[in-house]
Amino acid sequence: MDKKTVQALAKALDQAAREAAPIPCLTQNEPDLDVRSAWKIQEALVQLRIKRKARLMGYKMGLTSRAKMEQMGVHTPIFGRLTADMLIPHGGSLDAAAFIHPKVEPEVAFILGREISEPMSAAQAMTHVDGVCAALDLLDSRYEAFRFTLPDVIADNASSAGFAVGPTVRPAADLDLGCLGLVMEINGEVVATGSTAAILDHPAESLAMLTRLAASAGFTLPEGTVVLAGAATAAAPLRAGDRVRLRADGLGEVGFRMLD
Ligand code: OOG
Ligand code: MG
Repeated sequence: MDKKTVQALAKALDQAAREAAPIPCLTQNEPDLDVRSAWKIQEALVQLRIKRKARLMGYKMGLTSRAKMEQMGVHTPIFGRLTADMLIPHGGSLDAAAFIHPKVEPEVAFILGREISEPMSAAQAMTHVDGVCAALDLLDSRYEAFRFTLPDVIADNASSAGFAVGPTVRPAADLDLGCLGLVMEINGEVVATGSTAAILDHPAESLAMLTRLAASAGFTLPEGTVVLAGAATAAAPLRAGDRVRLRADGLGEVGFRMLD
């Protein structure tokens, strides 16, 4: 795919996000769109935001649990890029009208204490982690009906719209990271329960996978990078006025609200 087309498709996704107006899947008009070009579109899309002064602060892994793969019908783990303007303060609120069809997912996040510049095993990668916290991933596909193929969702920055991290940051050594219970509530009602074991058997495997994807894409993960490991359960839809809260074993809680 030539650079001009990559740029045009990135702009279409950027505009859909800014106007909260969905577009047809890119593959509908570009049936030959492959994964390689889709990664280029994701980069160009995030670059547009960086030009508007957004700061890259991390990555989110996606489609790392069976529940998510089955919910979306896409079975390959991917990553998206997180910028500082996407960070939702714990206890904060968002304008529901800024989103098309938002959903929320229960996750955990890693904060890197040291740069990672090569592919690593889960155990190796964990020696570069400073702390772990509870996290919520706010999704909003820019595609009509929240349906897409693998190249579509890669190009759309893995449906990223926002993320919240809990105020409790604990060293991984203090936790049974491979088996933390997660309980997500909307308006006080439990909408999803799961375990971090659902994330590639252990969320550290998700971080290890990101180190491999980063190395093959040619970027490093600097100190301070935030990495969301991917949802342990299917995502839940969010409506105007909803309050979401995640409780995670040993990590306290994190939450935010969608304003009417
Ligand atoms: C793609 C993003 C998936 C996760 O945690 O699995 C994701 C989507 O489902 O829209 O963030
Ligand atoms: Mg997610």
